[in-house]
Amino acid sequence: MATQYRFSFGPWNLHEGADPFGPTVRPTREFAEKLDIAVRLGFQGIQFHDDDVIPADLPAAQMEKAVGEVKRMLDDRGLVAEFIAPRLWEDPRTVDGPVTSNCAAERRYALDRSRRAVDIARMIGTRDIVWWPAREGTYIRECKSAQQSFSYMLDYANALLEYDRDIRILGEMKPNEPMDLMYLPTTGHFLALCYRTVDPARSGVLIESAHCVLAGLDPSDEMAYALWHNKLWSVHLNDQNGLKYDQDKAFGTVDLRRAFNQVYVLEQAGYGADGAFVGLDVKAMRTQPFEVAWRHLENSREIFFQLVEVARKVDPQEVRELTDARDYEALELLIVKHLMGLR
Ligand code: GLO
Ligand code: MG
Repeated sequence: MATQYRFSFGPWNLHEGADPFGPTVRPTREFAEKLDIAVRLGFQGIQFHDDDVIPADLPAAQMEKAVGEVKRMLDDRGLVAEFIAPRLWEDPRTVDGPVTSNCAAERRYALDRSRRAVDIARMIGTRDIVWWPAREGTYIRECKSAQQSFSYMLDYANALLEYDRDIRILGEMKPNEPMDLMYLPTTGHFLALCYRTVDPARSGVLIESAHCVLAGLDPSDEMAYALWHNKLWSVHLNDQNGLKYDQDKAFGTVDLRRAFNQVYVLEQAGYGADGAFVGLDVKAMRTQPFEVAWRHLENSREIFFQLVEVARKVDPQEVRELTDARDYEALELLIVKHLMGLR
C-alpha cells in the first residue's frame, strides 16, 4: 500500500519578508488566516515554537486556557499540532547558547523554558519536542569547553526526557548560522548522543534538507541513515543553492535530482506510514507580494507529489538489470529522463 503523506509547516513559514539587511516587506498575517491557508493547501499538521502558541512570559496560571484556545482553532479546522520547539535563541538569556552557556543561570533558563514547552506540547496534544540548538556553539572556540558543552547538551536532553516520560526529543541539527560553528553539527553527531541519553527509544531526529547541504552532505543519505536507526521522526524539506546563508527555498527548486533522491528514500522506506509528517521549512522570496506569499508552500507540496509519482514510475527491474550490468551511465540517463518527463 502506497503511503498517504501528511504535510505540515510552521507559522514562521508565512512571514513578512525581513532579512538581515532589510525590514519586513509584507503585512503580518493573522494566525487564523495561516491555519486557513494550511487547510486550503491540503496540509494536516502545524509545527510550533513554544511562543507561537502562547507568549513566553504568560503566567503559568493562564497557560491552560490560552493553549486550549489555540487547540480549539486547530480542532475546528481538522488540524493537529505536530511538535513544539522551545525558541531558545531570541531571549537575551540565550545569547551565548543557553544550554552550553558558561553562565549557570542561563542554563537554568534554557531548562525552565523547555520544560514549559513540554507542558505546552502536552496541552496542545503532541509528544514531540524539536530541539534546534540554534546558539549552542561559538563564534570563537576558546570561549567554551567543547567536551563540557557536550555534557551540558546530554544533561539537557536527559532532563527533558525525565521531566515527562512520554515525550520524544527530535534534534534538528545544523552546522552553522546563527553561530559560526555549532556543536553536534550533523544528524550523525546527534544520533550518537541519542544512544547516551536515559531513553534512546525516545531520542531521535528531524532532518532538514538545507542543513545537510550546508554541511556538505547529501540529504537523502542523511535521511537514509536516520531511517536505518528508526529515528527519522520528521523532516524539513526545502532547498539550498550552495554554501551560502540558510535559504529555505521551496523544495526541489534548486536541485531536482537531489530532491528526487530524498523522495525516493522516503518512499522506499514507507516513511509516514506511522503518522510522521512531511514538514516543509520553506520561506517565500522577499519579492513575493502578500496576496500570493503562500505559493512556496503549495509549490513544495506539489513538487513532492510529482516526485512521488516519478519514484513510483521507476521500474525496479530495470534498475536491477542496469545495476547488475554495472551500466551506471545508463541508469543515470534513465533517472534523468524520468525527471525530464521523458519516461
Ligand atoms: C533554522 C531552522 C528553524 C527550525 C525551527 C523549528 O534554520 O530550520 O527554522 O526548523 O525553529 O525548530
Ligand atoms: Mg528547520
